[in-house]
Amino acid sequence: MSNPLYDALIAPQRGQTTVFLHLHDGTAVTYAEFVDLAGRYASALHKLGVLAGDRVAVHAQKSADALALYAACLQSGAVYLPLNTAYTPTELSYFIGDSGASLFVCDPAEVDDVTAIANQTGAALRTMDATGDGSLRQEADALPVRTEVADRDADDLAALLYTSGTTGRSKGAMLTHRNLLSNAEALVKIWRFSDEDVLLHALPIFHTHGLFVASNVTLLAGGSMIWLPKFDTDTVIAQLPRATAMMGVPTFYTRLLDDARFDRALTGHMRVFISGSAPLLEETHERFEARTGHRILERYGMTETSMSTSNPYEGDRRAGTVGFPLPGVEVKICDPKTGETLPTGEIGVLEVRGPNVFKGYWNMPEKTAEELREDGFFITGDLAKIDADGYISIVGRGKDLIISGGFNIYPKEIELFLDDLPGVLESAVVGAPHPDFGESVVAVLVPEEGAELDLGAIEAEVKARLAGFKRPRHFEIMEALPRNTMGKVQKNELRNRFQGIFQTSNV
Ligand code: MLC
Ligand code: AMP
Repeated sequence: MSNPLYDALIAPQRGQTTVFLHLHDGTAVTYAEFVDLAGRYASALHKLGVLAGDRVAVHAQKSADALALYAACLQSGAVYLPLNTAYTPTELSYFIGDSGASLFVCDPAEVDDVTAIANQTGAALRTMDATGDGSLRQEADALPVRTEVADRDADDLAALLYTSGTTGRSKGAMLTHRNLLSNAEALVKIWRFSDEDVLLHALPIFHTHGLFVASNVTLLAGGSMIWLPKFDTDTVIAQLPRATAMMGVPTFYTRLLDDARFDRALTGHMRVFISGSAPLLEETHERFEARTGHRILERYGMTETSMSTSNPYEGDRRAGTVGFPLPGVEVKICDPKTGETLPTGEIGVLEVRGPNVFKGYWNMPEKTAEELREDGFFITGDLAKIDADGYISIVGRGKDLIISGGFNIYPKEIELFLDDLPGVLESAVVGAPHPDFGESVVAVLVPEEGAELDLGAIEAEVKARLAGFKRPRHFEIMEALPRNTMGKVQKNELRNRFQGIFQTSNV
């Protein structure tokens, strides 16, 4: 009997009385308590009839219980499906339906809004609030700690993470035990994580970065985490003295640099600051070093591949690059049209192969075939180059994608939404540089003939139905979209036009 992730991440911690999570209210959860809590949730899953391979969809705030539920899914052999806490019921209904989740854990405040979704799909509905309390914990509390661990193969699914697509339809990336474990092992090794590490964790746990990179790495190393509900500059500054390591998106680091308290004295004891999920500007890298003496360690990854490359722990951490492939991972730069490998130094599409590469998209064999080659290389859609020293730089994106504060936004999804609104003939959505989020969303609307667009009503509709981070922060009404002779919308022209829009306006 084996269960690769549970055996490596959770089982060794059973009965350990060292602290795993330092909570923001000053209390702590030991490893022994965490493993037991997970065991109670595993009992609740068992009682609910959740079987190995079943999907458990979780739309809950970050808490120790939410992480224990992830561990319980591993123990039960269930497939953990975390959902961005910003998603509205309109967005959730697709994920619950598409995944065929047998259990949907939601926030108590949204029960009325999502009951219909659960009824429609046949998912059992339970609740979990920001403290972890709710109907699921009440059930778990009444049950004994389950010690039985489901038998799982390395190629069985451990998680299903939805990532938006260029067509506007989200795709569920199927991640196996092998994918996640191999990545955690590689990262612990190259970043030198140990049981002495205290990771400052201010990331959300519904994405690869906060869940797999940060939490799996800490669990595997047997370290502890300062478990913050979200990123807040004051709290992070107050907690830093207790930490040895921090992981964040670039917005975390630019916000810290905007605060004079963040200096050499505050950070002198830190072992490492790691950045990813979006490009770290060279300027941020240099300012960070000048202020703290630390060089940020930038790495690169994706939902479909977990982490693929990293700057070295020892050696030159080069600004503007994402370093070298992780151990066991192969990369190549290819011609986007022919797929042929390009010579060193040329820009092309980055392809990745290795134990980190996902199994495919849930119920989408055609999409899988388009992006995952038969020889195992995954076409990332990121444009990159490799220099003569082997350092990889991400220089752009071949895919129409906006990354705002580390969250991905696919323009197509917002365009389809806007096009459906009354009076809108068509729309185009582009990203523009934003001082806080790196990039933010601009929407151009073309009214139907004779229609008067009410931007206030449009913004209210967007707010009600789309997650807040997708909200366009600038709307522009135009008579027509710029098109080339083939009739294709010229997004570059729009990007140039709105290049400076967020640098001056109040956003
Ligand atoms: C929140 N808001 C955002 C936003 N986050 N808007 C644009 N971009 C974002 N990223 C909006 C809210 O909807 C709200 O809008 C307003 O900002 C304030 O909300 P908030 O909750 O107070 O925001 P804040 O706490 O400041 O959040 C910003 C942030 C957060 C940067 C701290 O977004 C964050 O933690 N990002 C991390 C994302 C992440 O973990 N990515 C990893 C993906 S994995 P309104 O309308 O109500 O005013 C991946 C693979 C890899 O990419 O390589 O790692
Ligand atoms: P996601 O699909 O949410 O996992 O986002 C993955 C995308 O984030 C990648 O395809 C890249 O475009 C981007 N990304 C992640 N890390 C970096 C980085 N260090 N530099 C530039 N882009 C990054």
